[in-house]
Amino acid sequence: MGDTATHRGGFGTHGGESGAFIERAFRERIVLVGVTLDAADSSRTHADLDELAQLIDTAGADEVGRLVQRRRAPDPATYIGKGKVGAVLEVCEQVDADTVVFDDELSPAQQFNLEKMLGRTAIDRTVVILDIFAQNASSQEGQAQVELAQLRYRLPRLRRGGGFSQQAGGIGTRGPGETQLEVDRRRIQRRIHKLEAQLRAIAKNRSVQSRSRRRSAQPTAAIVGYTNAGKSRLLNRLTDSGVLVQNRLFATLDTATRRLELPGGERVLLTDTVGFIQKLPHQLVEAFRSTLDVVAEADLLLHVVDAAGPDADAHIAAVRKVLREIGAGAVPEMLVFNKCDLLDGAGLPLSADKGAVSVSAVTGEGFDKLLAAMADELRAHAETVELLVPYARGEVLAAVRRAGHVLATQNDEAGYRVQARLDAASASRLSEWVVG
Ligand SMILES: Nc1nc2c(ncn2[C@@H]2O[C@H](COP(=O)(O)OP(=O)(O)OP(=O)(O)O)[C@@H](O)[C@H]2O)c(=O)[nH]1
Ligand SMILES: [Mg+2]
Repeated sequence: MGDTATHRGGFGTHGGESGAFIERAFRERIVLVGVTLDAADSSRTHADLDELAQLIDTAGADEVGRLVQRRRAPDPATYIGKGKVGAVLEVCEQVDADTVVFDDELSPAQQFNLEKMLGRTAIDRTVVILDIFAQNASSQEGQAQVELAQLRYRLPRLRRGGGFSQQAGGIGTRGPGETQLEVDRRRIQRRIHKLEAQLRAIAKNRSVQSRSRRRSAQPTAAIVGYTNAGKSRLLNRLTDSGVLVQNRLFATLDTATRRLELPGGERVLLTDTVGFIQKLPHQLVEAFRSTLDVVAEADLLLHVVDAAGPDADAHIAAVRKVLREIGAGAVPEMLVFNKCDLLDGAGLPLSADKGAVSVSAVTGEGFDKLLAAMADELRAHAETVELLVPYARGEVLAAVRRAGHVLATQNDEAGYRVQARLDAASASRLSEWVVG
């Protein structure tokens, strides 16, 4: 068996109270383990493990070995087969690994069994992603969202006397007949409720703001896409802003909204959002749901793809899966292949369909096309409506002008009769004045 005494992994307290799961006093040595399901292609598993290695590097640790097993289904008790656990242990001892990271979320039982058999911390992709989010969260809302996701992950994994439940403040805080485990559970639950209330208050505040923004009747577009695709850099270049850009996964956790003027003079509000990834932990999707409302409510999605990176098709599919999860599956989407300055004529990936545009957020190449396509898209989703606006309500007429294109105005007995092209949201906002 592994020598637990010399294992230096920082996961023993599993985040403790600080929220960080990964030791940062030194770079942990990590062995990666993945499973290829029966019918699947093993090159897929290796691509996933390459990505996991990148996640681990971002979190501040190093890959020192990897193992892959082909199976019909993950073993319910140990994820990989029991024999394979022995092989993993051997590798761990050879390379002096601190921690083993599995590419899929482990159940509490799997995690427990694996740690016992391996004599070192066993964690999963979810923990690594949660850890990076925790490192990168800077706003109050972002920090609350990440902590909430972490606690929801930890709650079912607390255990008596085990590594995970070793927390400060045991004796004295316990009620009559309560075990330490119950005390811990209760404390985490209380914290979860507090965070939920805090996030609800922030979301409510934001929805008041966004309602007033919507009253100003500007169409909205959200920039979505895989992490590190260049979303923030694109927003910056398009709108001349200074959102943080980093060659690092999950640099952006907070949304940022900027105004953008299209060639026809229409204004659109453009929002940068958190990046997605394959196997994005559902705890994070849940915790970020209120922030991601801007995506579901947008008139148009700019789905940014790193055209120069590996696996564009898999990334597009992963992003669309998350979009469906957050209720944005039906929002019109435009594919924007970014980083085309790195392509040197290699051409676009297979999925580049007719509506796609290719750009470079570094050189500004392709921006004319992008802006024209955005204007077209927004107009395509508009409908022609007729409105009757009383003469006394000049401000409504002004709102119609801001919201869309006024095609014709006549002076009727009852007021202005206006033909206008409006998107669905504006039409429903102005429905009081719509006739016919
Ligand atoms: N060569 C090149 N690099 C780019 C381009 N756009 C972005 N980058 C680089 O790609 C990296 C990621 O850019 P970001 O804008 O932070 O990416 P993001 O999609 O916002 O990433 P997250 O917020 O982490 O999800 C940075 O190093 C950028 O400088 C581009 O068009 N060409
Ligand atoms: Mg970003």
